Amino acid sequence: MTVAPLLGLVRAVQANYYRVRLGQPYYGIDELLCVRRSRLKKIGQHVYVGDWVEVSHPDWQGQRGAISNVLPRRNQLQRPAIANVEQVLLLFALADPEPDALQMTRFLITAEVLGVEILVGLTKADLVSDALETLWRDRLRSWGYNSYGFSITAGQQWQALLRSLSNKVTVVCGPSGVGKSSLIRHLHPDGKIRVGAISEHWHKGQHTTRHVELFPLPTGGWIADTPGFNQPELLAITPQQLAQAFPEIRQRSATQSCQFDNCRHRQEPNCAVRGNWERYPLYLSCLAELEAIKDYGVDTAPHSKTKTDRHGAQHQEPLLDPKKYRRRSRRQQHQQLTPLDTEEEVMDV
Ligand SMILES: Nc1nc2c(ncn2[C@@H]2O[C@H](COP(=O)(O)OP(=O)(O)OP(=O)(O)O)[C@@H](O)[C@H]2O)c(=O)[nH]1
Ligand SMILES: [Zn+2]
Repeated sequence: MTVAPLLGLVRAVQANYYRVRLGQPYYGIDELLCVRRSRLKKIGQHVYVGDWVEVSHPDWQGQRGAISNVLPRRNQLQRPAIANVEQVLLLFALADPEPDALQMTRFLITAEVLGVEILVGLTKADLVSDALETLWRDRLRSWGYNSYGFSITAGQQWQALLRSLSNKVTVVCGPSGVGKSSLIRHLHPDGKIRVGAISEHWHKGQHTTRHVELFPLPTGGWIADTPGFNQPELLAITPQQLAQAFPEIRQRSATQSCQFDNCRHRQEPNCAVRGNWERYPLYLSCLAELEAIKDYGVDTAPHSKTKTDRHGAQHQEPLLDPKKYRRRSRRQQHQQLTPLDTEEEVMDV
């Protein structure tokens, strides 16, 4: 008779150990502290928070086990290192720190590129007027995002947000000091999450949130905090991905096409995207940033040339984009690699 393997969800990684929540409790035990079998290390199989794994050699008394296999992932984020994410909750504060459209856009782009559902929360509603909250929510809506305004400290309005988190695996991202840890602590009072006093860490730019961990939600589902960082890098994004990361551009491209497939929506003739929409200048500044990264080069080359036919009429012909299919440099690839853990080799059990 074959015994079904023990399955569990990796909830946290601590030094050389993985906290695995079992799919169902055995002998009243629902969590085991596990090592990774050295066979997995030999084949270079990392274990992420969010992975579903098979556990062997359970020691029910000591509440220990060993991870012997990692089930296929539906996705895998590098920063933070977490697998099987279903949605990203981007949090921005309405005040302290003040919202900044470019910073918000950088977070939104990063989340869009992951290809998962995006929720936007506007925190610290207690610190601003209703009018200012409405202004930001309207602004975000014009960018293509619905948002939730709420206050943790005043206990206002966050029930609607809670409903959209239930039964999903959600990662909370956002600038430092916006209230990510506070929200998770509120949803999960047992979570030993450090909440920093803003005067102590925000102005000094220190991070209070240290490691990635999934916390169970009271309504079912899981939520993970991430370290607050203020400038998500756009390193691994191509100009094509950048354009696709703006709902405004997706919407414009859905109804009309630019004349050239490789249009970067600047000065190209018959561009369907260029226009008087709010975040267009932010798109241009992010594009310039990407192009300044070595391998994309600054895109000074024209995307079309003017040809005169034998009847004397002028028309535009597209030029091929020589950089479109170029591989990224080693330097860029390394910059994107995030060390997942610093484990020592653990003997096979
Ligand atoms: N007024 C007000 N303050 C809040 C609210 N939510 C959080 N705070 C405060 O904001 C400060 C920062 O909160 P944290 O939860 O540590 O912020 P964080 O986003 O996790 O910060 P990092 O760990 O640096 O990424 C703390 O002093 C919280 O008490 C809120 O809704 N209203
Ligand atoms: Zn265009």
